Amino acid sequence: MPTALITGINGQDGSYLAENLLQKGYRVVGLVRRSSTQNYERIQHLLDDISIVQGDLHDQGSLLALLEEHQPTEVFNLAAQSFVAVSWSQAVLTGEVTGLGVTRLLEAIRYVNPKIKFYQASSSEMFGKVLEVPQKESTPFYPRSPYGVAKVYAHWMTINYRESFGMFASSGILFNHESPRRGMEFVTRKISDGAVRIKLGQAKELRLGNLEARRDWGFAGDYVEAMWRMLQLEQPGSFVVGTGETHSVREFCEIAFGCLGLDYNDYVVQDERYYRPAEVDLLVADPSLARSVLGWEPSVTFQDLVEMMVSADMQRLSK
Ligand code: NAP
Ligand code: G4F
Repeated sequence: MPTALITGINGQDGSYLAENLLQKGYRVVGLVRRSSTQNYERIQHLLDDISIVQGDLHDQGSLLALLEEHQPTEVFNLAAQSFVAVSWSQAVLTGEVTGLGVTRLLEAIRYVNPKIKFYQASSSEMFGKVLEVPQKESTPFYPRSPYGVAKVYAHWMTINYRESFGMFASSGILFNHESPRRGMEFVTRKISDGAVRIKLGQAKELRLGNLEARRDWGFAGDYVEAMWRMLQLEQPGSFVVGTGETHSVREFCEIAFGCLGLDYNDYVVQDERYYRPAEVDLLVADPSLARSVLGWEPSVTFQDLVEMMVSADMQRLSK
């Protein structure tokens, strides 16, 4: 039975990846960091089927120890300070975890067993102020946030360990992917939750930042399958994963409020507090390589994704 270690198993992607790998017959070990109020909300339903281990990307010793103990065949590094907006106010922490944390994990793998296959969660945020439209694997990076800079560092370290030590280290440059399990601070979930609260009379308005930013949004459940497929190839590599479509935050609002019979113009208030020091205006993937080499296609359309998130929040909040 193959064994996968997932860092960040408690996060949105970690929970979908754990489900996916359990279905494929993997033994799944999940790394969680210590917290005074541990919240397993996203993986509660999996706790009998997975092993949870304590560790932290800050802590080299804990990474070495858990690799020694559990001897995984594949490591999926999903842990990160992943919220772009906070990366300006916690720039050093973001560099430590999202950047240097990856080197600590790569080093631990190199010492314990360099044959372990490694997946790094790279990000379309690395393209930042885009130098090409759409963005593909060869598009130069121009990160626009401490988060984006940390991800570029981690991405290149992954490639360096591949080229220097012959390690099977692959990098998925994933565009935004969302779900009913998305953290509340991200714009899509903030909108689905906010629109439903307004519909139910629990809120009067929704305060957002830049409505014109455009993203390539897909469904997280589809994207974890692409991560796994990257580690099943003969050779490691880097792959762009996205839908190839771009939509604005405004369009997301229009559909989310629309499916509740509301006009977002009546409720959405633009608030300077949610603008960023530097914006990424437009992201849209060219996923041709993922399509041809991984045989990967998204299964959920933009409209279906918005409806799925609104409907899940309606179920949760109307209880
Ligand atoms: P997420 O929901 O924010 O999950 C991140 C996870 O990392 C959380 O479980 C968090 O633990 C854990 N973590 C944070 N700091 C840690 C540390 N010092 N040591 C160990 N674990 C730590 O993010 P996601 O949306 O699932 O994304 C997964 C990965 O893909 C991230 O690396 C993200 O940057 C990257 N990515 C995401 C997207 C996207 O659109 N979702 C796109 C491209 C790349 P707690 O649960 O304790 O907070
Ligand atoms: O939902 P967001 O916070 O996601 P962002 O910054 O694109 O980052 C996400 O996707 C990346 C992949 O490209 C990941 F690497 C990263 O970990 C994360 O998962 O913001 C999306 C857009 C931005 O342009 C932002 O300025 O929405 C705009 N926005 C407008 N009003 C807002 C808000 N974003 C948030 N979070 N909150 C607002 O009120």
